Amino acid sequence: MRIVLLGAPGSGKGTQAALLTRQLGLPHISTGVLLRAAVSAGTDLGKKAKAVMDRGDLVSDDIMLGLIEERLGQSDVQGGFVLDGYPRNIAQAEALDALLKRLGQPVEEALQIDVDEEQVIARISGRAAAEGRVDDNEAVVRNRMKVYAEQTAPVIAFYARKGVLTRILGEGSIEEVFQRINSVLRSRA
Ligand code: B4P
Repeated sequence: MRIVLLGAPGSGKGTQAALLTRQLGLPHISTGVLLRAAVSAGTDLGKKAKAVMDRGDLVSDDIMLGLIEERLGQSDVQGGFVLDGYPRNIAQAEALDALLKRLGQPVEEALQIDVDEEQVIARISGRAAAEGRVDDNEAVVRNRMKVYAEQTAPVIAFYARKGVLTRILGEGSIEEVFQRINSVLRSRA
């Protein structure tokens, strides 16, 4: 199955994608993880991305398309994937659509995880204390939320028009959210 997980920063996309990929035996493709790996490795791409990520802005569409094209070209995605963090604007959604059309592998499920903004900020502050991510301080998180509202939220309507969108309530425990996702996927089987 080819699944895209959508949601604001801190909505639980990465958390749910990890559970889902373990259960379904599919690769978890997180653009945030790919970018942070490039930053740690000190590659040219990582050097370009670091300052942008530290501000909470979006890395350029060209860089992101190169990254996602390379990852989706690998053999382990033949049986499906869970995509987490991409697409993040309409240009990325259109580029992904064209790429997957070319590969004959369109998105089958787009799951939008809905969480209230103040709860998201509280969650990310918790992660900042635990993991020390540079982009998890409150001022940067507020910018990430603004970028999300302006650029990423329109992607929800993009997948609704394609008839593959389901909204999931992302509040409650991690396990409760996972159960909601599972019941949607079971209803499709
Ligand atoms: P990401 O790594 O995607 O970061 P994120 O949006 O914060 O989501 P993440 O998956 O980490 O968090 P989650 O909601 O699971 O992106 C980081 C940066 O990379 C972006 O700001 C951007 O600069 C760049 N980037 C990435 N993709 C890009 C793209 N396509 N184009 C351009 N730039 C891109 O979880 C958050 C916290 O909540 C965790 O601590 C978790 O434990 C907790 N949590 C989850 N579910 C919970 C629940 N039910 N209850 C309580 N806590 C919960």
